[in-house]
Amino acid sequence: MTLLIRRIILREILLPLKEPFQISSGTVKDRRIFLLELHSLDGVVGWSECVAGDFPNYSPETIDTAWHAIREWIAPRVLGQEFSGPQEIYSLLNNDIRGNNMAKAAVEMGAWEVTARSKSISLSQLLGGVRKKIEVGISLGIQHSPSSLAEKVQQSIKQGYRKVKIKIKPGKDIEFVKAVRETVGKDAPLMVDANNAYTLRDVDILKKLDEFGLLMIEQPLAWDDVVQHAKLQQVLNTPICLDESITGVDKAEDMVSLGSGKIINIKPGRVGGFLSSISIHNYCADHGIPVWCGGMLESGVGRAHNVALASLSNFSLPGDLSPSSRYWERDIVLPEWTMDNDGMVTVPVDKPGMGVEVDMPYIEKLTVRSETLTSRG
Ligand code: OSB
Ligand code: MG
Repeated sequence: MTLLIRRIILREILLPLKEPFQISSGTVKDRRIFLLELHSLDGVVGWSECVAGDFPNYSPETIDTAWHAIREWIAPRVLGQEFSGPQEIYSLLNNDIRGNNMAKAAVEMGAWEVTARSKSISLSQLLGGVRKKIEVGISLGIQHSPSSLAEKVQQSIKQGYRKVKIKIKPGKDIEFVKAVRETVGKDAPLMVDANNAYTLRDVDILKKLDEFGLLMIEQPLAWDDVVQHAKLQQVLNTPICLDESITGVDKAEDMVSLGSGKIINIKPGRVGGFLSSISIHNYCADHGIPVWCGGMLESGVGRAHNVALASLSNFSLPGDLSPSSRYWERDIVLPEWTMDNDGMVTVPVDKPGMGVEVDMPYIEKLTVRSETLTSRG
């Protein structure tokens, strides 16, 4: 069975978050969401989501740069080409297109979804997933006071979340984490994420975080660094988890050889898609590095892809895979994503492809722009 993508429809929708989400480098209120609809030669339709944001404060990519990259460079490579399967796409794109991982990933992941639907199997099964349920964590944005944060964390634990991630930045760190720890007790599974807000000059503050028994500290230093993180890890007891710095399996290798961290957050968009995610997953499994699936405030489409990926065996820590209702009044997929009282999300292994269907009338209503790409010539 071969794979041929005949048409890709790019679409931007605007989905307001229930509450603004603040990280150290910026705040999102209304999420611009970039969806892709891929049509195969045999008329099978698959969906994917490009996770880039409105502004380049997480990585250099944005929705607008990704749209450009897909239209001008990525889609022309893929459209009308016969592939033996979606695993051929990553190297085709990486041969001479540098960076633009989120743009590449959106097309590559859509091709996996189309393939799963063509074979009438779940995306999880196609990727080699083994889990039927996945532990869910929540990522809480920066709050205005330690007590308001502590209350939110406590609520999250009550709802069943298996891990609570607290966003921090200088001045909103020690006091905030201290208040949370005092409120929820010493055993609650807590971690922090700094999104690059510190430098090695802040080592004393970062060392103070060791007191709080955190599961990990995510990406404290520069977004593209693996060298200074190694120096920091040497003086911290808390494991460092890298997010932004890990853009491919080569960086995971660097992390291990330098000692820059002990855990990796895999976001398929950041690393260029599913094949790259699986390479990192397998490499980490071989080197005793646990991984978990990160999130980018995805709609139900991106979430579906994340859930499928997180069903692989070495995703042994709870993922940022919160249910639809944590983000949106109404999600764009049916059924919406839910979490049970034990803090688990169910992998839709009995359904084809990503396991949810898009709510087309609702998507049409939310659409801001769309463009259809077909093979030239
Ligand atoms: O660093 O993990 C991050 C959201 C936007 C940009 C970066 C990050 C995040 C999150 C959100 O933490 C996690 C989620 O989608 O629930
Ligand atoms: Mg992060």
